Amino acid sequence: MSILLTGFEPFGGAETNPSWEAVCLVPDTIGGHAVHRLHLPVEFARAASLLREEITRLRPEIVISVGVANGRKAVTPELVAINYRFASIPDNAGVSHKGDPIVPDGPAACMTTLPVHDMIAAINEAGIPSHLSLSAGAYVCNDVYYALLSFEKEFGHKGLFVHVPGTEIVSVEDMARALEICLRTAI
Ligand code: PCA
Repeated sequence: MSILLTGFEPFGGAETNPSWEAVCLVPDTIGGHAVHRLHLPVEFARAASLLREEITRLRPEIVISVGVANGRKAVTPELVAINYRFASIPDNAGVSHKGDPIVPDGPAACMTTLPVHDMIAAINEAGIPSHLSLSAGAYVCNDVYYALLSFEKEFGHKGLFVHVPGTEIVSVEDMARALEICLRTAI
């Protein structure tokens, strides 16, 4: 079985993005399964199409995409992606959206089928704050999540998006531990 983890480049004037730093600290194999990594641009549509290319190439069984949500106080697995784009800042290609569908005739929302509550309980047991999030926003993270869940039937993987807080709340090492716990739970 193969696993794909994705993290994002920095955006909004930041120099780093802890989502990618945490993804890089996850072990190369978990439970004997290879962990592959993909660094995504913070760009509407392009990030999702790069993810689709990698899923086509790799055919992973589990895909967890990770992004930072500054202001959050915990590691938050996301239950749902919505068919909506709204940006309070332009993406890294200068593109902004003020309320457009991602897929004009697509479903309004998609939900993960991975066991998010078991993951959250296990992360908390490890001493790392975690709770469920019911909104991945409407910026590039939601864009990638909507694509990841929409591709599931076509490619047969199971997808999840996890937002991590800033590093003043959880260290990148603990973020990586939380991601490893998510993957072990999913396996
Ligand atoms: N966070 C942004 C996009 C990239 C990232 O790390 C978001 O929450 O949409």
